[in-house]
Amino acid sequence: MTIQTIKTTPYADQKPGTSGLRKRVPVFQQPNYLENFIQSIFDSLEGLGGKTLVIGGDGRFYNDVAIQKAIRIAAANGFGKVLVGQGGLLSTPAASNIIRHYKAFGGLVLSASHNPGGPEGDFGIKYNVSNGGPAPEKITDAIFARSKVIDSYKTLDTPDIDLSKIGTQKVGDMVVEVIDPVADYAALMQTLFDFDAIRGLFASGFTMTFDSLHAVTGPYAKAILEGILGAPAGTVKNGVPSPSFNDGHPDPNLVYCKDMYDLLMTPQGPDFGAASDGDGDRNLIIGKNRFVTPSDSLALLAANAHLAPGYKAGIAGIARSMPTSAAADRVAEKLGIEMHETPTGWKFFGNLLDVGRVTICGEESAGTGSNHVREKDGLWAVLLWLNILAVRKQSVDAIVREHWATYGRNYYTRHDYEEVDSAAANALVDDLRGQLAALPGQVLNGLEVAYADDFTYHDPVDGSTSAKQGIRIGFKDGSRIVLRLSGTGTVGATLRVYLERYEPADGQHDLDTQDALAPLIGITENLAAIKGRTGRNEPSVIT
Ligand code: VG1
Ligand code: CO
Repeated sequence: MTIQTIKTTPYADQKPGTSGLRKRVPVFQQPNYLENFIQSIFDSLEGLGGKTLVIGGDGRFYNDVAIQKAIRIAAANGFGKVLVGQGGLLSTPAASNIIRHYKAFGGLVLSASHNPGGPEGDFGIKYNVSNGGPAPEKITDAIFARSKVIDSYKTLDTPDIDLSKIGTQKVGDMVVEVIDPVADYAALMQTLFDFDAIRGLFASGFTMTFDSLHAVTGPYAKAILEGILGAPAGTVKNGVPSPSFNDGHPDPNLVYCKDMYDLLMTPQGPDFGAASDGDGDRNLIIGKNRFVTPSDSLALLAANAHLAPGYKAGIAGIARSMPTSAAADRVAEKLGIEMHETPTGWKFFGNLLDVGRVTICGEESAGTGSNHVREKDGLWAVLLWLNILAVRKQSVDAIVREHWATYGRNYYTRHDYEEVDSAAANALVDDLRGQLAALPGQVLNGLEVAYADDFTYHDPVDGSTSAKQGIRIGFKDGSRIVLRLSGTGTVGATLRVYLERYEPADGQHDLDTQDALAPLIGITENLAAIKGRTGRNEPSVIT
């Protein structure tokens, strides 16, 4: 088979963000756009000859086209084998597991996660390294540098692979094995959780609903919850992946899962509700009459993980992204284990997990996971919750209340201003940055500023430094305001404002969250003038 070397010209905008390269589908459809990026990835790696590459995606529009191109480019670049999920599907955590389990060189995860799909929606591509986790900044910087000067890519002139059939085929000299996307993942989950106890929970009449939002978790949730664990058929809703996510927004939050939330707040609703995002790495947890914020969920899972067989020896440490609330910090303190604060994005957890300094990680954006893979994992979080519920035999609400009565409550919210003018958003952040030095010691709305800075992370494992990771303004009473610009949006800028206030164990735990945080919302507006600068009177999304 002759390898073709195709001439190309670089694109200037292939800088990977928080989680890979994400753009509108028409951007990816430009001539050689995808090819350039994949070749730039391969050009940035050393020693891939004869090695195994994992490829899979969340099934969104353009997945099928992109996978065929990626397979040909991989073959022409000398990979020995590609493992690809049947139908081109692999959830992000399942892809991470496959990379680790089969000791692959790395993997291409084709997804724009929680962003909408379809011909006018978003597409994305991310490279994961051999530990199963997203490539660290050193590699993504190299990929971007390469993409700016690339002048050719390699491919083969071969017919499409049949992705519907499990089994082995060949593309040039490279073997392509189409694998069951669910089997290895389901087997891994059985090593971590007490499936008998969860089966018993369902058998006792416990009811749940799981919304796959027409995205990738459908086959996983059906096989595990309804298949292995015996939950009644119909427990999993919207379980068939659709290229456009049924024209929905596969983001498991209270805006896009409002129907489920409303159902859980009624007496006739189920005991437990959960959802996952486009690529299966996020989770939404709602108990009857109790929404669990992702930050609280991280703290609760860490405090109760020992109830699941996979964590019965205890956890080594916890890591959370900087904007995530400090609820987990109190658990780590009580357990006497390490606590780490990292920049936003799962790639920063990899080193800590690899050296065994932390076991559980989480982000306020509905991402939790553990050392079982190197990605956040939506179904994992749901199964750990189910395991805890099966052992404790209490409601979600009772467990959350007990947690607050022990550790105190961190009232927490995030306000997003989506698709605002990039120049205005950057000016807002720059201006705020300029005010930081003068803030400590000032009293704003009755709260004294303890510190104000732009977060810089020093990775304790590889010594690397990541600066400008978000503005933090901390107050003497433990309250905090964080502001940063999103690195996953595809149009304009998205400004994220994260607000947090600590209420001690014997304090008030029943306030309305937005009311509890009103003083901080006021301070933020005074300092950042969001309304004036963005022309928005209110956030697009409140989580
Ligand atoms: C967002 C979240 C971040 C998450 C990232 C990828 O990034 O805030 O916590 O890791 O999405 O999640 P940003 O830069 O837009 O704030 V996923 O499920 O979209 O891969
Ligand atoms: Co995701």
